[in-house]
Amino acid sequence: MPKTRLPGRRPNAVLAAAALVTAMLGAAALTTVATGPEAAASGAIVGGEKASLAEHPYAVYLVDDAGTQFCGGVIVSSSAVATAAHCAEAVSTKDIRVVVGREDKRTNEGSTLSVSKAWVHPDFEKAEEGDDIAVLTVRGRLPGRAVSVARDTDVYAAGTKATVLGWGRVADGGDRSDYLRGAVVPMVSDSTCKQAYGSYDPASMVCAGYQQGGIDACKGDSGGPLVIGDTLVGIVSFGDGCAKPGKPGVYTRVTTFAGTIAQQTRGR
Ligand code: 4AZ
Repeated sequence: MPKTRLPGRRPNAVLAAAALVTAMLGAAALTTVATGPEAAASGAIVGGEKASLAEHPYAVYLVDDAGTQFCGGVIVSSSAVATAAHCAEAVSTKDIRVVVGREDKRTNEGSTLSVSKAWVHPDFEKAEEGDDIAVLTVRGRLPGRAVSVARDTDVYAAGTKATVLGWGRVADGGDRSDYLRGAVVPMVSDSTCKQAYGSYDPASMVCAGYQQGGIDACKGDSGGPLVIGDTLVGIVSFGDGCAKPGKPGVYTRVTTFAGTIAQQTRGR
């Protein structure tokens, strides 16, 4: 029997209810409680559900020279994609392809574009130290639609619900998804995130996730978007594993880099 996951909405109430039922009836009762869409055993990102490019036309993924998806990205202009610096540095620029308009990796939908320039934040060393942002300029024009980039830091109020999107792993150490998935995760305060990660730098990073874990970005989702509505607020950067209790996902804080992103997309 695959492990079921609890629904993402009102997790505290759901967890409390689930705990009560479990205490009264035994663990088997959990399977009858978790019936929302996120309860699917294959849920993810980790603990998410299938998402659509019709709804999120700015979401793209990156493949290497073998055609293997290794990261996500987000369209920020007609010919530029933002991603994580650690993604841009993982594969030689000449071998990176941006796949746009393809919700399911198993199809040939959309198009695949090569990269003429990879700008990586000059201070980037590793994700855990921040500045995990890059802008790829593609050859040709991107179908799809650019996301709007957040400039107002009010969006980071703890508890605000955001959506993370990607084609990455559906469980910690598990397989990558064949199709786009999304999950709703609440923004986490800087003080809470600092407790989870000693290297947390609120100037460069922002966290999102559930204290009890279960729903999160995972390996392969890096570089992909965290949005509130249609506004980009984060880029998947790192975490201690995926969906672990007390270990929210860490994202590049987009408001800090909005000016830089605009500069890198000027005329592109
Ligand atoms: C990764 O290795 C990775 N749970 C990305 C996101 C998270 C963890 C790991 C967040 O690319």
